[in-house]
Amino acid sequence: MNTTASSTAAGTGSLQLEYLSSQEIASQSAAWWQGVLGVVGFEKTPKIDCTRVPVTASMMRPLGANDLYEVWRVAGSSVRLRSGSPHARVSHRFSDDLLFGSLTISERAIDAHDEVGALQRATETAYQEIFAVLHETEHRHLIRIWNYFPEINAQAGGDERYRHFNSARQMAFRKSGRATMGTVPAACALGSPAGSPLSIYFLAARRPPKVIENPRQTSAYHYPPKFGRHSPIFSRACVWGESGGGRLFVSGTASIVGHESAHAGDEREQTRETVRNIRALIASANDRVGGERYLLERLRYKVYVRRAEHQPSIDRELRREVGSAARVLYLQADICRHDLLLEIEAVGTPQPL
Ligand code: 3EB
Repeated sequence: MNTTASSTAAGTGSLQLEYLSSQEIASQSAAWWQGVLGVVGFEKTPKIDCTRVPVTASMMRPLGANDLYEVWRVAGSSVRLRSGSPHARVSHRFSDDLLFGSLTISERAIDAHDEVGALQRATETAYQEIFAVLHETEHRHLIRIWNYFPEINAQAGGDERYRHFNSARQMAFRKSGRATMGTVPAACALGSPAGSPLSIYFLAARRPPKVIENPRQTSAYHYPPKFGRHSPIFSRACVWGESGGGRLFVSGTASIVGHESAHAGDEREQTRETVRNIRALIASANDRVGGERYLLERLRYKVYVRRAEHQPSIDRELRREVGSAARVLYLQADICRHDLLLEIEAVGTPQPL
């Protein structure tokens, strides 16, 4: 089956993920730009006309590549995209099927009594505004969301900032009447450099994703209370798109078995355990769609590394499993549990049967 042709026939195009240099981006045709949903820079915002497409930045430092941009695009000649107002707080662009959006909120700009209040208000406001956009454009289903904010492991008001974020995220889901377990988005939450704003970008869709949990891990929304009063809300992975396959989104995945972190202090063992988790997710995804559609070696990876000096040994372990040809981007970031040294996310394209 030619998935591109079949989905283009419906006028919706197929979702593409590309990593390009600024020069490659500058040399694209007008037709290519027409399909661009959004562009993500690393450490710096891409120098692109942001009235045309949403542009945002993950403030984490790339290790190795320093001129690479993540481009989300729908390919297909009949695709027509629309953009949200350039003044909207959530900048967004969408097709009939899919929506890309991003927003940043500085905690310093929030009027709150204390530091805890500022992060919680920023988080709740961000999610409320995202949900308002999804309501307006009728892309009801969040499929993948990237959450970044500074000092994720720091204590504030007697609890870790990541836990405050979890409380506010859960509150926003509840207030909007959304599910807090089951069909919830694939996600990641990482710590960006001090002074960065809360920065979120996401993909949403008109049709729901197939959500996938990991038999080796407790679902995050069922974590016991010792990991925080309010559980994180995310699914381990999801598949979105054509019935025969579609895109696989693997959430941030770490060295967690059941609900406990494993191999504290050992980045090589953590890498191996994380890959075991990703293998299990790929197996579940293949079961769901029927057939060996997703292969470990063919996913596109992003690895968040707590300590830059661990990158070479993490890369060696990862390559042993996924092969030397796999495409991997490394970013330096804090991981949301103090004992985790790395987290790996991935996007997969289905192999033809
Ligand atoms: C974990 O498995 C590791 O809070 O949105 C991974 C993916 C993690 C998403 C989130 C957190 C999140 O619990 C951390």
